[in-house]
Amino acid sequence: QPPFDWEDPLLLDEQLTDEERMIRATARDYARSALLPRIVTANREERFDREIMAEMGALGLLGATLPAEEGGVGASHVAYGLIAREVEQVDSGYRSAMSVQSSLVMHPIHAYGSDAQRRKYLPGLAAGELVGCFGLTEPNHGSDPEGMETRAERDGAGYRLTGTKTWITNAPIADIAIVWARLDGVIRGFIVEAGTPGFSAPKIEGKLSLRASVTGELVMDGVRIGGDALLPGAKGLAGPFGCLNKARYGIAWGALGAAEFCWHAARRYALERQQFGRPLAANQLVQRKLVDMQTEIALGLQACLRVGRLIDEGRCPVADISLIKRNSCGKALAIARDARDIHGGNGISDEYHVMRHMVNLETVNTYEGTYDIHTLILGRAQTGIAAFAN
Ligand code: TGC
Ligand code: FAD
Repeated sequence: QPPFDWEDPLLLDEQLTDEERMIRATARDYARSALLPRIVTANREERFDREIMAEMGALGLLGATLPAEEGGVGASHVAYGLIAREVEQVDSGYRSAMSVQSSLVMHPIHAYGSDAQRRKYLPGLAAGELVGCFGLTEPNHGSDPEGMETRAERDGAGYRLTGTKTWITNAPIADIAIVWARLDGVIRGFIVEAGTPGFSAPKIEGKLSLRASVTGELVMDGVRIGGDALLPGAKGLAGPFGCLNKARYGIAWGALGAAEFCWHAARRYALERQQFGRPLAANQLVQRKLVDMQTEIALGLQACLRVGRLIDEGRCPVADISLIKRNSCGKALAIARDARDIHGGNGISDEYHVMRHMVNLETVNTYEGTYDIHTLILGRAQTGIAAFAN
């Protein structure tokens, strides 16, 4: 009888390359030794420590899929997913910081930027010396970015940007912002440096979720930027969506990382905690919850692995990314809620971590396209009918 590995029932580990295992080990060691000890206080104080970016940069965890000459390590997309999974086992907010920098800031500069833009920004972003943010969402346009109101007007050899973005991860601490705006009616991307007159990034206070990530607005009041701030290679919504594909893919791995933490914590707790003279884990109702967690995580990770391999082979349909983003977030949220339940009253204490994961996953289920928006993307892909459009 081949042995059953309860932690890795479908033997994901043996489907990885040596390099992927090495990158995962680096991310795991960092997340557990440097991020885990910080998280309870950071979450209580609603604080993101900026030096985390430099620490991740020093380990090659930022923009890892980019080639070495652009600051990356040429890692596979599977390796990128493994980094997200390890970091999000600690906190979704820390994974957010990593994935915004990698997929939403470095990727567009790599994919749509000029040589000069790549040379100017990518090394500092890869090292975590520069922090970037990505401004797509507006106060009146979240799920429907096609309605975008932020506009760019020509001003001599440069442009003037006017508009407001909201719910922007890392905005208050960012050195540069990738801002999406309409120029002559067409959505284009611009790199805006912090400190440019007329540009501000106030913090959004009072979040009950993702508290260890800093979130803000981008307010632009006729901000004058040079002609060299335009990303030449992006025109239309395909520009920001190309970045979202990368980030949504990473989130699919990351959300299951948070779920794994909750599952393992619930299993440990159920084995240790005695009620009615026996461990909680001796009850069929509890075992069923643990087995449901194990099943959804094992199946979900296999799906992420498959999509990662398809991306690396250059043949991943974008609907596949919606499929795993939606599945991972929905399942992770349900797992976190069950894990919180298994912890009883202790489950609401931040010392046990599960409720923090649970409330974080509410955000993860919402950003980068809500659960229902991904349902509609998949519904359109299956039926040919766009249910969100007129
Ligand atoms: P649609 O007509 O479908 O497409 C418009 C153009 O975009 C192209 N396209 C894509 N290209 C690449 N990848 C994709 N996934 C693409 N999806 C669409 C499409 O081919 C077309 O190109 P072209 O050249 O013909 O113009 O556009 P639509 O307006 O009908 O789309 C509707 C919908 C609902 C699918 C879309 O609006 C959507 O995905 N909404 C969700 C918005 C969203 O995800 N926002 C995320 C904001 S960023 C964020 O949350 C960061 S959180 C960061 C963190 O902390 O981790
Ligand atoms: P809405 O679009 O108003 O949706 C509200 C509800 O209506 C949702 O349940 C949605 O599913 C549903 N809905 C909407 N349209 C339909 C429809 N046609 N059919 C059925 N249901 C529908 N954005 C960025 O650009 N950059 C960032 O870095 C970033 N970071 C974020 C960080 C945090 C902590 C949060 C909370 C958000 C962040 N976002 C960011 C914004 C995020 O992408 C949006 O919140 C998300 O896309 C949803 O938009 P909305 O909040 O405007 O909700």
